[in-house]
Amino acid sequence: MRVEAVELHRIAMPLVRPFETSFGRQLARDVLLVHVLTDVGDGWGECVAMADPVYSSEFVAGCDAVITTYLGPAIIGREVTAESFAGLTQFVIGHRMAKAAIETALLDAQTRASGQSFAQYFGATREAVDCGVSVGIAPDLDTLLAEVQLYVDEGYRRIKLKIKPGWDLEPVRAVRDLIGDLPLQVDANTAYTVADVDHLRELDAFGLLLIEQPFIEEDIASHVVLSSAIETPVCLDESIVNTDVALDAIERGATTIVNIKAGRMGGYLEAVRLHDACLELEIPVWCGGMLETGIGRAANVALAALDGFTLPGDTSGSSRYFAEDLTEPFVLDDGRLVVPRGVGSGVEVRTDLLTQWRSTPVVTVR
Ligand code: NPG
Repeated sequence: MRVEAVELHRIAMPLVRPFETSFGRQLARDVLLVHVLTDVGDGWGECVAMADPVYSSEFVAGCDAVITTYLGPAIIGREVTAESFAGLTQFVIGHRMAKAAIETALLDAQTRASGQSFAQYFGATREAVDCGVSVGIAPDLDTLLAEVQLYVDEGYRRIKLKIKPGWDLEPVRAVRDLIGDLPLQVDANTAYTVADVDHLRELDAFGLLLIEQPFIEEDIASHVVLSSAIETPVCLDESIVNTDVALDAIERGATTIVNIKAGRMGGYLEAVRLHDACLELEIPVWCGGMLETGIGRAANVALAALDGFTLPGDTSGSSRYFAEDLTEPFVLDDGRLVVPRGVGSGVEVRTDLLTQWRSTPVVTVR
């Protein structure tokens, strides 16, 4: 297909509860959306970067700049497919979240044109996926337990708790007591160092599914040390920027379960590649989340419907983050979300909300 224009839409989408990052609290999700216009129709993709470079080095304004200056111009007026996009833009080092947003928009346009759903394109086998929910660091234990109880009542099939030094054993113990044998896992988002291995070993008492990314993303070696010292499976997230890095980390014994996030890996094509490799190795995978709107959530739910996604993902319902979603909302039914089966992502963007939440004027690269 021939790309005629790439539009960038930036919105501030109100959150139902503040999202804490190391840079401060967000009251709205700062979302960058990519809309590609082609000769076979249009498509949407969502950039998962946060407003600030607190999860990885990428952030919304940086993604906006790299798309406007490099990635957009590289495809304008050219014959491009989702499959050829990575090759056309490999001269840009990194910037995987920005690349993933465009690749997803191209995939949306091309699968809509060919009458395929994302689920079909990815090779999904399930009609619905099991959902987990991620719970942030709370101001105190009572607030944490009240929030967890809410999610248990909503039917979530797995709870993930964020932990950091000073907020780990006590909240995990309290939540384990509250939820009985409901699956529970923890996510450290790189908050520890290898000096904490003995402390982290105490988490073995709580029957956790896994501990996610305790150390900084470049430090595979310390994850190997922890993995051999602890019974709880270690699962990498931030470190996994492509399939080769994942296979190396698996081979070295740094991770026995993998969190797959398409945005972190440059797109859904690479995410499916990693899934296929892990399935072959019998390494369980699950689908991570980045507070996506319905656009990104639709693609994640389709991905999570592949065979190897044997653990519940951070594919929560729209209401976990938003009172109103940018598409038709994803609503939990018995702890599961139904996989969209319409063409492309299977969801439609609500242009009324897009206009209402717009934070900066639309930028068009053509
Ligand atoms: O449910 O969409 C979701 C979000 C799940 O906690 C979640 N994501 O590290 O996986 C993570 C985490 C995160 C997202 C952290 C964005 C920081 C920024």
